[in-house]
Amino acid sequence: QTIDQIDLYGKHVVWSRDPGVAEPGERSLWRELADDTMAHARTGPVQLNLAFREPLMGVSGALPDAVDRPLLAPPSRRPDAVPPDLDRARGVILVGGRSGVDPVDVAALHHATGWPIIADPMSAMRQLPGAVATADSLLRHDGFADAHLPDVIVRIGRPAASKVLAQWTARATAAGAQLIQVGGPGVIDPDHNVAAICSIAALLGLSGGSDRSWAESWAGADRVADAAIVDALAEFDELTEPGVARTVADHLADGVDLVVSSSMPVRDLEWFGGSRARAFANRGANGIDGVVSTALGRALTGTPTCVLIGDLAFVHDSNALIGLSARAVDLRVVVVDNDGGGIFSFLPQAAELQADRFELLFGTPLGVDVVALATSYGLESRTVQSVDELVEQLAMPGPWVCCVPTDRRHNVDVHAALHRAVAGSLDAHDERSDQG
Ligand SMILES: Cc1ncc(C[n+]2csc(CCOP(=O)(O)OP(=O)(O)O)c2C)c(N)n1
Repeated sequence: QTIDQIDLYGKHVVWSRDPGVAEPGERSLWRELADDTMAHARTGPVQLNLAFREPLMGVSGALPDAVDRPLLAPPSRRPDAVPPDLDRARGVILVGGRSGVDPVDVAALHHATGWPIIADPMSAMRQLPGAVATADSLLRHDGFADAHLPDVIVRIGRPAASKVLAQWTARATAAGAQLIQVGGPGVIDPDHNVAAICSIAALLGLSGGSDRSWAESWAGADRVADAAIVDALAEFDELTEPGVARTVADHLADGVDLVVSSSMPVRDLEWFGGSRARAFANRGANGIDGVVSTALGRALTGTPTCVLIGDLAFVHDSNALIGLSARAVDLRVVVVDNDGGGIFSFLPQAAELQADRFELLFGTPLGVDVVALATSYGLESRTVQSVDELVEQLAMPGPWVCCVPTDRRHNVDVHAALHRAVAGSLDAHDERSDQG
C-alpha cells in the first residue's frame, strides 16, 4: 500500500489498532484484540489495521468457543446541572438528527412546558403534537421572528440546515436566552452559545409557564405558513424543486426510508416538506460524497429506501449503481437535475459575476444525461415532469432512477415566491388576529 494506514481515520474513529502481522506465537493475544475491537465498535467506528503475510492464501481454522464479556459503555460526557430559571413560558424545543432521544420524552417535554417542537425532518419527530414544520419560513418574517424570540431553547440532537433558524437562535442567546443542548453525537456547540448540556431526563421536571397562548401562536402560524406553501406550490405549472421535496414527503409510503442530499434537497425538505417529512442525511464538508451509497446501504438492510439527490451528487457517486439492476434491492433514486449545484445561485456571486464565470466556478454544470447514465447501468429510468407522474413513480418498488429536470435560476424565484406567499399569509393572519 502506498498510503500510511496508521491513524488513517484520525478522530473519526473511537479506537484504532495496528497490531502488525499475526505471528502464530501470539495466538493468545488475538482473542483479546478481537474482544477489545468489538467492545469499542459498540460505541462508534473503529479501525483495526490487519496486515497479512503473502501469498495471502490459507485455510481458516475453527473459531474458539464464544465467551461472554461485559461490553464497554459508550464514552459519555457527564451532563451539567439544569440551570435555574428555565421555567419560562417562552421556550422552544429544537429537535434534529442523531439525538439518541426517545420521541416519547420529547413529547413529554412539550406536554409539560407547552413549548413548540421545531422539528427538523432528520429528527423524524414532525408528527408529534406541538411540532412546527415551517420554522424557516416563519423566521424569515421579521415580525414573527421578533415577536417570538424565546427565553429558553432546548436543542435536542444536531442543528437543522436552516441558516435563518441558526441566526435567530444566536440572536436569542445574545439577547439573554439560555440554550440547553441535549443528546447528539459528541459535544454540539457550533456557535459557542450553549449554556448547559443536560440529559433529557433532567429536563422532564420543567413545567414552562402557564401561558398557553405561546404554543397556540406558534401552532396557528405554522398552519397558516404550511397552507400558504401548499397553495403557492400548486400555482406552478411545472414541478419545482421545493415541489419535488414536498411530493416525496407527502407521498412516500410509511415503510420507505428517505435519504436527502445537499445542497437543496435537504433544505427544501426541511423548509417546505410539511409534517410528514422525515429523512436521513450526510452532513458536513463532504456532504455530497457517497450519498447514493448511503441510501444503498440503508436499502440493503431490507428497508425500502428512496434518495432525493441533485445531479452533481448523483453523478459523483454513480458507481454505487454498479450491479444494482441484478440485485433485489428496493432503492428508489429521485434526481433533481438542475445541471449543477443549486445553492450557489442564492449567493451574491450569482449576480456579481459574469454568467460564464459564475457557471465555471460555482454552477459547475456537467451536462450529463441522467436517464442515459442510469440506463447504462441497466436500471429502469425515466424523466418525470409533473406531480402526478412523480407520485406514480414513488409508489413503484426499486431499483429505479427518475430524473426531474429543473432550472437553477428559476429555482431562486420559486423560493422567493414561497417566502412571499408565507409572509403575505402571516400578515393577513396577524390582521385577522388583531381584529378578532
Ligand atoms: C465532496 C463534496 N464536494 C463539494 C461539496 C460542496 N457542495 C455542496 S452542495 C454542492 C452542489 C451539489 O449539487 P447537486 O448535487 O446537483 O445538488 P443541488 O445543489 O443542485 O441541490 C457542492 C458542490 C460537498 N458538500 N461535498
